[in-house]
Amino acid sequence: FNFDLIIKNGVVVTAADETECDIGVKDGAVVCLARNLPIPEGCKVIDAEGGYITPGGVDSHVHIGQSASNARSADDWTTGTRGALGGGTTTVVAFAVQAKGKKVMPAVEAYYELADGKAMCDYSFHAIITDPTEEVVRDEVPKLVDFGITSVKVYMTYPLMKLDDKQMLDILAAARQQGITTMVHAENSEIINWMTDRLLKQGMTEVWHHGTSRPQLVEDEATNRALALAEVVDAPMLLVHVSAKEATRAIRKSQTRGMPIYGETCPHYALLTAEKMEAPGFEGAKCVCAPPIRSDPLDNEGIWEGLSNGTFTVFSSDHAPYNYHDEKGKQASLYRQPNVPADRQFKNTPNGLPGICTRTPLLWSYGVLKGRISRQRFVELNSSNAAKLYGMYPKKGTIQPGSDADFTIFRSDAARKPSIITQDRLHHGADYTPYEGMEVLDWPRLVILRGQVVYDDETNTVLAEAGTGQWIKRGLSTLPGPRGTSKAWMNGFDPHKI
Ligand code: DUC
Ligand code: ZN
Ligand code: ZN
Repeated sequence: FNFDLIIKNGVVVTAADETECDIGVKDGAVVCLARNLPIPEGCKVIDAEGGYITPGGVDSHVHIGQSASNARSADDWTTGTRGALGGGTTTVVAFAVQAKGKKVMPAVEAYYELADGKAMCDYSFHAIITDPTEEVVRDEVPKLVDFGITSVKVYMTYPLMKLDDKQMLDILAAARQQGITTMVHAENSEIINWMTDRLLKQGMTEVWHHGTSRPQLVEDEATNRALALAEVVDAPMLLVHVSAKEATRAIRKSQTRGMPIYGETCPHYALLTAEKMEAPGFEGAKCVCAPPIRSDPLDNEGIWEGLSNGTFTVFSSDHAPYNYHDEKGKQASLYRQPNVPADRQFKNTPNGLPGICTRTPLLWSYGVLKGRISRQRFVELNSSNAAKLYGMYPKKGTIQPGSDADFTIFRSDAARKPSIITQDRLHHGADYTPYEGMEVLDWPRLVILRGQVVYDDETNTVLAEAGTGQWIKRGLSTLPGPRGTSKAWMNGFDPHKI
């Protein structure tokens, strides 16, 4: 073999196994796994120093270059993906948003343009459907699949984004027919709007009332409704950013009944509590996201329960970065509501946290190293399942002959290097991290993308250049799809007949 890279002295960890062996790499792809590979002349050798070699992280839910209606994204494609590499993520799937009244494909092309030549890690998009007209459902969903986008996201909340139940069914039926996965943001928008109006009238405008305005039952109701809609159509569905115990259990119940339902959660729901939103001054705005971080630590435990028992399929960052400070170093005006003191406002605080840099180290540290999940489960959650669900497997998400040579290498148990998370060590474009001051028990020592070292923790440097990242044309999910039966279809009903 004419390897150009061999990684020696590591434990290769996949979702199935782990084994001490070398990895032979040629032209950015894995060629073989074997012990004592002979080293050809001119071949680069990387010493894993007895550490764990895991597949490069796949973060399948990030917002990059996607601004909110009231705030600019703090990341462009270079800074966002630089942050990803610096935290062990080598592939991201971001979003392209259809504008209401417009077609989907032009949005996909426009978002693709933002990333092309700028990304440092490999990437793809999900399409957010905000206006599922007959034409979109009939013509554009198949076009997405041809283009290599095999998942759509829909919202049950936000005036500019939300779909009603009928529109959700239209999308689910089209998605089922094309074999693609529908991601759902499940929160009941009417309850949120009703509560928000009353809170504001009662002067309850402080940042932490963001959480008051979206209580858990807002998520529970919408989750159960979404699950019912999925069942009517017998369509695969992923509930995104699940925040609490009840919604987790609703998903598990559907899975137990054999439905093709998938769950996603994020580090902040596993590790943070709503207290963070009550920080002095306006600091609580740094932890405003939707669904909100919950107040009961038992909800964190409920999330860990779902992470360890298989309810959650993927663990993504939901990186949605908005700067806290403006260009002059002041608290960002974008967070302010006119005529309301800075510490008394939640409605205009953009929903989202930066998290692309910290997802993988937090899961390794608080999941594996604290004994909550196995290394195999870590690989599933951090890489493999997202690659399978979104049609990138086994190119991404595992280490086997033919896979891209993407690796995130952690230190051995004896050589672990605990450290404190601080904003100044992260490589994203956002100006804060919600995890400031939190300890991690290790950090990826080396990150490799298609055979190139792209991050070295020794010097905390990202070594890739803008444009190193490649667009991934995705195929269909390889996880279970429709069951082909549905109680809702008795009496000969066919969801695909118009
Ligand atoms: N939904 C997301 O998916 N991300 C950020 C905020 C939101 O509402
Ligand atoms: Zn969402
Ligand atoms: Zn999101």
